Amino acid sequence: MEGLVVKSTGSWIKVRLEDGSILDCRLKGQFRIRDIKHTNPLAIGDRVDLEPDLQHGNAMITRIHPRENYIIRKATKLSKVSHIIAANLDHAYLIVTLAEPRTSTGFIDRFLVTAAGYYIPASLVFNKTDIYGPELMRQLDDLREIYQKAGYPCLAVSALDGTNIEELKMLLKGKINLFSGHSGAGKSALINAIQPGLNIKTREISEAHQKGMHTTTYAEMHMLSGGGFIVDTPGIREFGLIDFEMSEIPRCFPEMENLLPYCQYKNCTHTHEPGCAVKNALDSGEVSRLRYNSYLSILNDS
Ligand SMILES: Nc1nc2c(ncn2[C@@H]2O[C@H](COP(=O)(O)OP(=O)(O)OP(=O)(O)O)[C@@H](O)[C@H]2O)c(=O)[nH]1
Ligand SMILES: [Mg+2]
Ligand SMILES: [Zn+2]
Repeated sequence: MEGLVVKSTGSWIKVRLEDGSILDCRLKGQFRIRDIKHTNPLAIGDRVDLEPDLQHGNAMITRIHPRENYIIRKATKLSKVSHIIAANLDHAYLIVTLAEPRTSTGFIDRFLVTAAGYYIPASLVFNKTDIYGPELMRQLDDLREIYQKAGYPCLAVSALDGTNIEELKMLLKGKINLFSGHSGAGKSALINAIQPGLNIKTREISEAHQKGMHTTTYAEMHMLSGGGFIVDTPGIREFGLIDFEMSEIPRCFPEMENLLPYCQYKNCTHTHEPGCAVKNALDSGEVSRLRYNSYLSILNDS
């Protein structure tokens, strides 16, 4: 029997079978110690083989199929253990808010670098546009221009008033999609708006002031009626990059990668080299100063 891992709460794992039913499963002991670098040997999105235990109405996971891809993060920059957020993804969406809470561009860029590092296409979804005044709308336009120019599709939405929810739905159709972002950005609220009836728990208004509280505590994959899935994840405060080689970083900024053929040196790091097309593009505004500063900061950390 085969299935798809849709939720894991430690010892029990929920696996979706081909007929749509969900089975509680356990992992055969041998997997636990194999990959000690990760806190979770099994990830949401993993395809697995099962040995059913008819007597107890559950099953044992006996094999994890090779992953097409996966995305990993560390809890913080300094932490040693990493966590596989999800596997076999078609697309990663970062849910961004300019208010309540505000998502920084540093955070956005770290997320995008990680997705690019794992060859997972990524987009930005700016949520809560219903509460943006004229100043935040201006900032939204600026950010959208910067990120679209860098090669990342952007969509401005509101889970509350329904703005662009249909457009978002179309993008998600038929794919396995990841929703990530800060706690309170509205990941779960958006999934509820996209697929009414799921009734995923979202933060109560009365709890809005309680910082650091996560409403979603375990990642879970939800099925879309039009085909496809969304992985809802617990909010993250910081996006600690896993140990990329420094030489990998330039590739993870698409707008800089595109200019590399025009740099004088084919291994240009766009920092100190003469004849650097990226630095020239900074002067002309073709590459954003904001993105370049993130690039330098990430290079510096790695
Ligand atoms: N005004 C407004 N509020 C929103 C919108 N989307 C979500 N919210 C509110 O923002 C709060 C947080 O929403 P959640 O969906 O729980 O946020 P989350 O990203 O899932 O948070 P975690 O599960 O903790 O990671 C809730 O009170 C939502 O009602 C929106 O588009 N506009
Ligand atoms: Mg949530
Ligand atoms: Zn260069």
